[in-house]
Amino acid sequence: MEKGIVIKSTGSRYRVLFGDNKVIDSYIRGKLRIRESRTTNPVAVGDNVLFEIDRKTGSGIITEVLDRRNYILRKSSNLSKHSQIIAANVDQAILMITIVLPETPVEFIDRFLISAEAYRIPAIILINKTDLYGSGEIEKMDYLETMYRKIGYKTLSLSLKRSDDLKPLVMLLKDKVSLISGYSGVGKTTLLNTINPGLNLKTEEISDYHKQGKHITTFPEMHLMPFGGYVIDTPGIRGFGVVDMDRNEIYHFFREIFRVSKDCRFNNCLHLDEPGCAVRKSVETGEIDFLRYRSYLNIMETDNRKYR
Ligand SMILES: Nc1nc2c(ncn2[C@@H]2O[C@H](COP(=O)(O)OP(=O)(O)O)[C@@H](O)[C@H]2O)c(=O)[nH]1
Ligand SMILES: [Mg+2]
Ligand SMILES: [Zn+2]
Repeated sequence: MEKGIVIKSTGSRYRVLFGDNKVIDSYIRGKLRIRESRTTNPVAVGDNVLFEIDRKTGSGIITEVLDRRNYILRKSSNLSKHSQIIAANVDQAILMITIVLPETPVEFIDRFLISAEAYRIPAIILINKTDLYGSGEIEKMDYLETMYRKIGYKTLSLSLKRSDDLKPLVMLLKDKVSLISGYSGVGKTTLLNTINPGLNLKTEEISDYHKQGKHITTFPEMHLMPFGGYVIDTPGIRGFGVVDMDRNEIYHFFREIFRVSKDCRFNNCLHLDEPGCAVRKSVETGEIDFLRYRSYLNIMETDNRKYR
């Protein structure tokens, strides 16, 4: 029996990293004890597994998935009750954003942050392509960084074109399992290639941007970093949805809104137009940023469960 970590899953085949940097293609034989019956994939990237080596074929046979510290889901489809585990045992969720080419909307950032909050996974905002920014973009970036830092989020800005910017990034990733997410075209693959010269992953060209709305079957993949740690790339996954987030608890995941909500007159206040709402008052005084409150309202308005 060997112990390893799943670095790639393509539905029925799994690539497992074990021992001294060895990789083995594996599959499940027979029945594996399944813990989450509502997920479509019993084994996910980041899972720690026990396996045997089939002497005849040289393949691995996964016999057990060890307990997960956490996991991130997405719904398999709008109609389905089933969800897919994107990754397991994640230390931090990094959202890569850009102010231009493409512009990442604040609401998208906030959806990511509340999901991470619900999964209790620390979220970090990584702002890329600063080499392209003029004074207008820098002003916008500074505004967002100030806003999110005040709430308590870590932010880091960089250009992957500047080698001096890589050091803080490496420090951030070192010895951790990091999931990296973000719009198509922000530079996720470039990041992996830059800090991992041997990797040579295919980057996206502008012409690929229009594909992002379509359903492409891509699988998350975990990469071992030369300085220690792993990064999980999530191609084609624009955001992850929180399954079973109730409408009346969405504000719990907006940290600063939740803090202030304790002062609302009614304890079932949803901070929409209730009298004595401390949240609305804080938005008026600027204590809570209107951009965040607007994200909250938009998320409350749309069916959150449909979002993936
Ligand atoms: N100017 C500039 N371009 C970048 C930077 N990082 C990535 N790119 C470019 O952005 C495009 C999309 O990058 P890619 O890594 O494929 O994005 P992904 O879709 O998030 O994986 C590529 O043409 C990259 O060369 C950066 O810091 N500055
Ligand atoms: Mg990519
Ligand atoms: Zn309120």
